[in-house]
Amino acid sequence: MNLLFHSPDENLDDWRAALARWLPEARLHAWPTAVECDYALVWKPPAELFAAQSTLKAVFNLGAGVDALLAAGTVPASLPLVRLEDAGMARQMVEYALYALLHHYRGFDAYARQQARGEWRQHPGRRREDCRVGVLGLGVLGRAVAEAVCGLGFPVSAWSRAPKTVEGVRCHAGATGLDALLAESEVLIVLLPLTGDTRSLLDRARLARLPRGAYLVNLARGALLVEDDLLALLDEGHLGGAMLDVFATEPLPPEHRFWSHPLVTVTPHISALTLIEESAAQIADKLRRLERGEPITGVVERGRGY
Ligand code: NDP
Ligand code: OXD
Repeated sequence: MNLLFHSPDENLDDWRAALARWLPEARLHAWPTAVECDYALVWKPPAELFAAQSTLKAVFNLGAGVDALLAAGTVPASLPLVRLEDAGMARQMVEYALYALLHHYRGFDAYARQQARGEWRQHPGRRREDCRVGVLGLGVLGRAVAEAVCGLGFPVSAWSRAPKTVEGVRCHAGATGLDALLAESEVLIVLLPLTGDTRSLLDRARLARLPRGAYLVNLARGALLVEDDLLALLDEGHLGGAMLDVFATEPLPPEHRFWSHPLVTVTPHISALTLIEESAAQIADKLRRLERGEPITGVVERGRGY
């Protein structure tokens, strides 16, 4: 079995070693290559990669989100496009989400600003029951985050496209469900895919539905959010702060206001990184299933965009 590999990250040797452990029968060929391959393993591939390969049976995306790949339109429609499902990302998302939630809930942002002023002032203690957390997206990653936050004793609401049931979580679906969730969420954690339906979803009107002082945590894609609308609501005092891992333009341009805004924490798209060992194991398992003619999960439904 010949596997075609492309990633702009300099990790070919690590992938080669991991795949040798999990799929020793396969040979890995780094793009560009003249070898016609059976499967492609790609992250941010160049457009010409697919045009030069005529024997591919499926394409594996080396990440969870496929928005960029679908927008590029280069993966032939006839090929199954398979994304990573968790593969070690869920626990990283849980870590980031809990850090952000506790940061806001315990007032660490406010205390950091007080320290800068040399101000000794205690804020009143709070009960977790009084801080409702909203999670947008109840898929592989959103569900793990919703369950972890719920497990800590915070009330949780979550939103998905199709109605869902998660023990202990108030589940909403559809447009009216979103309005209800926003109105009740002191902390909003975003884990939606970027699709035609979700682009610019969090605009001024929707962000303004959040309670005064609410805290936004975007871990999914920057274009889910209208960044200028967020800045305006922070400046006007309606929103209390934001922790942002993803941006409409990445890397975040040096002149962007998010870098220096006192109510914004920026991280460089690291909330859940692709872990090579776990990902290679998952891909190897799915490749074997495909070769045996068995169904696999994680195949992108192109019509819905995720
Ligand atoms: P999933 O496909 O498993 O879950 C997506 C969830 O979003 C589902 O619950 C789905 O609803 C919901 N959803 C999709 N469209 C809508 C809509 N129009 N209205 C309401 N709900 C909707 O994705 P993952 O959990 O694996 O990943 C989520 C995203 O996280 C990825 O697409 C990627 O962009 C981002 N990500 C970011 C990373 C980072 O480091 N910053 C790392 C990894 C992923 P339903 O259940 O009804 O289908
Ligand atoms: C992903 C990402 O989608 O890294 O996996 O953003």
